[in-house]
Amino acid sequence: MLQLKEVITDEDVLAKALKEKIVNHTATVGVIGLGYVGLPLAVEKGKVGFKVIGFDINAQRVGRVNAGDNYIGDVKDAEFQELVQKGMLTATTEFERLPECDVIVICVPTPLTVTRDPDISYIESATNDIAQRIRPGQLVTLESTTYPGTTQEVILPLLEKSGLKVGKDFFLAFSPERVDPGNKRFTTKNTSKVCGGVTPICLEIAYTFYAQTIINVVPVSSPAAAEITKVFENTYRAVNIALVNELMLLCDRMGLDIWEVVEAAGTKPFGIQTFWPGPGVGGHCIPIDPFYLTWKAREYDFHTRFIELAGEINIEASYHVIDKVNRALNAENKSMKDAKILVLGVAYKNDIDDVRESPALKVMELLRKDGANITYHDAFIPVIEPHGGSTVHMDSVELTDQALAAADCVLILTAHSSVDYDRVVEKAQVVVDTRNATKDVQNNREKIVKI
Ligand code: SAJ
Repeated sequence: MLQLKEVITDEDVLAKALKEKIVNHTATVGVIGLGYVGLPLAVEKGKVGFKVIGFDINAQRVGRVNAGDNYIGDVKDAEFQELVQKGMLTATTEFERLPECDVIVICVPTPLTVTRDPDISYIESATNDIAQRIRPGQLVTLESTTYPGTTQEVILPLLEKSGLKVGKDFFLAFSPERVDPGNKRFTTKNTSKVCGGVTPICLEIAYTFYAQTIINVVPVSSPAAAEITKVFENTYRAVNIALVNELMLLCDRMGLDIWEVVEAAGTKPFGIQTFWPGPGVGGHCIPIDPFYLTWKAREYDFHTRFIELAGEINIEASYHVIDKVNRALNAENKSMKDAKILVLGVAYKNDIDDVRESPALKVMELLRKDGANITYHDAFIPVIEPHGGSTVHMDSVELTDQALAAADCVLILTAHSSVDYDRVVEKAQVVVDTRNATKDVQNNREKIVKI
């Protein structure tokens, strides 16, 4: 692992001055993108005394920040409101204010296009906002997950159009976010953070910035090394989830219980990390980030077969759920056509309020296409608007005994811990469980069909 070398000397006037402002927390920090990455970062920087200006194109979000109205589950209301009340954290849509910032952190989305190519338009837009106003003495870091080469090949040229020189007039680094939404144990503060600078001075300044609020900062040799590290982390998860999903498909054929097998394998005290099968993978990372690497690898005549195969299998897992529901209805002499299906849990994973890329959206669309009548209950997701993945507006229904009994099939797609699964199984006619959420239910187990 690279050891950080302190290379800044008295001759590096701008670098030395910026580093000092970072060390004594008098630097002003700008955060572009106030989402699940940007807002927690802004709060962490504010808590140690930095003045933070949040920048976002979404005026409603900016208004909520300035009103102290927290909208990110991983941010503690009291901490957030105290910073806003003290004026340590403000938000604006006026990117003209960027020159006020000594450090600018870019935390914008990096989705895929409809043809599943990287969409770095948000990164380019934020970089152009900075490039038009960049001034000597600023550090710019990118945190959004992206393909290796983005910082060096896209951001750096845009910023140097200003005539300023990287490593001398301004400083540029990549430091990937590692936020695990809903994770109560690992937070922005105690999750180690990789950091790669365009030059050694850039690395030293960026390292110093992150070290003010993060317990362990991991320097690497370049921005590309940091970029590919992050994509590797998410690809590791996508591939391992695909492995258990493939095993799920095989166990279904063989009449074996995948949940028993994975749990038993997990008793091995070394050499295995437990992943669970499910109805597919959701969120803004796992189904997306690996394809940033796939896309870039083509430039090097390289075919990332593992990633592509994992993507196919994780999508196949959603289609497998349709097959399981069909078979469960068939066992009751019912057909999918006009079947009333109550979906339980639509968020992309348990105990969070995010439905983006959720496999539940795809599963409900497929069931609807096969003629089923779909309703859903998810206390975290009161409404689903038509957007990527869903073609219809839906409102979450009350989880009443009547609703459970009226459904020809209750389909558990996300296992929120707040649900009483004993009651679900007791009142339902049949339950298809894609998350083993009913593992502790003792009675009526004959009603449960696990994937
Ligand atoms: N899933 C499974 N089986 C598993 C684990 C997850 O089916 O064993 C599914 C989940 O239900 C979900 C999807 O995969 O639909 C993604 O879940 P996740 O927790 O892996 O992904 P995110 O996007 O919530 O958070 C991840 C982070 N997760 C962990 O490291 C545990 C991490 O990879 C990144 O910091 C984050 O994505 C990101 O922002 O890149």
